[in-house]
Amino acid sequence: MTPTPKPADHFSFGLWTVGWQARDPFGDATRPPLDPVESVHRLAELGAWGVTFHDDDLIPFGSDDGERDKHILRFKEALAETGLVVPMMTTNLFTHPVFKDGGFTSNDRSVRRYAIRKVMRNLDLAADLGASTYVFWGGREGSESDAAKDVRAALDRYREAIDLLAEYVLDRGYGTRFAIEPKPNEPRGDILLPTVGSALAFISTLEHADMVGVNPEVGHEQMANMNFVHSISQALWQGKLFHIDLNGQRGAKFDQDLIFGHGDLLSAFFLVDLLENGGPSGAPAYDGPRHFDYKPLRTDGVDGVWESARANMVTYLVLKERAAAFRADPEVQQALSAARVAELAQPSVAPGEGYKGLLGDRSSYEDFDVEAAASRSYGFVRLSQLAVEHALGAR
Ligand code: GLT
Ligand code: MN
Ligand code: MN
Repeated sequence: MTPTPKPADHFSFGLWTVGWQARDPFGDATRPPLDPVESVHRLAELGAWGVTFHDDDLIPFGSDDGERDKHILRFKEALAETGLVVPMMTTNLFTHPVFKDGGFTSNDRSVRRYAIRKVMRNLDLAADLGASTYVFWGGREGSESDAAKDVRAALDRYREAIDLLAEYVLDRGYGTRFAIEPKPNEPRGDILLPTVGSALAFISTLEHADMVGVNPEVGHEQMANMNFVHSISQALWQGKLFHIDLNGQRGAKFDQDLIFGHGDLLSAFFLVDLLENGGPSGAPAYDGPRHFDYKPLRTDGVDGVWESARANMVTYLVLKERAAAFRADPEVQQALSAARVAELAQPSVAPGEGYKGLLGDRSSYEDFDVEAAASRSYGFVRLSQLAVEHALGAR
């Protein structure tokens, strides 16, 4: 029996995911447009909890104020009818040709000013709809030629924009938190803030660093050959996992945006174990939205859109069950202890011992049996195999 998604699971979807018409660089749309109001209803029927969107996903670029209000009103009615919430919103600073050299970091100053204004306007709507997280994915912030972009100046402008927008949110009392979404490339040849690590380093330079975190996407980090579980662990360790984009990717290639678990399944298992069980620590590590940012396969019709939305949630819930079984298995407990996994939580130097105490402890160096320590097996193979067997449902 596969589990049934329910609102308490906190699953959310971008309007641009289920609504993707499957236009790609080589081919036209294979599906008709989807009305955001219909998406809200279908997602609610499937057991989702939230819906997220870019300004232009709901309000077509160039709409006048009257049209804008109508789109917002219909959408709000759908939210009220279904009980779906809007936990996150973001800005489209990449589709219109005006953003071809970026939004916040375009060489053209007037474009940068326009981009900041576009975000400010949508931040007002985010506050109105109760979206507590605002994502910044800088897909067009980057370059194809190192001759064309002064990267240090671009980072200055990126920081200027985020600082200014943070000040706006604070002045208005919105309480919104920002989440930067890294990606190494595509659509730009090279994108600024390519990985979680670069985003975290950038955030530490911001004026209001406390209100800015990251929104890592599985596939983006894997496109850069990073271990997603490690990246998420560091984001958590720094208290910066404000949001997450779940999907699938098979190796370092173009952004596949597959269904969650349809790429590196074992990594997905360990990711869910980390989010839900805190890995070996046993306490849930993340309580934010489980947000899916994927693309329903271009080969499929509208049936595949809803089947894929369901698939993301069911895969997550199955992995959650598998991870709980892994943690509860006495053989796993034994293997964990043989592998000394919990010992890593113990500080290397005792409280008050300091380097002086360490120097005075002959057993730590002078009398340390290096050969005996070198010859001890960690037993990681056994532990890994138990994880694989649990992930496969074989135990
Ligand atoms: C775009 C991108 C995603 C981002 C979205 C937020 S838009 O589809 O590929 O990874 O999360 O701007
Ligand atoms: Mn992606
Ligand atoms: Mn994303």
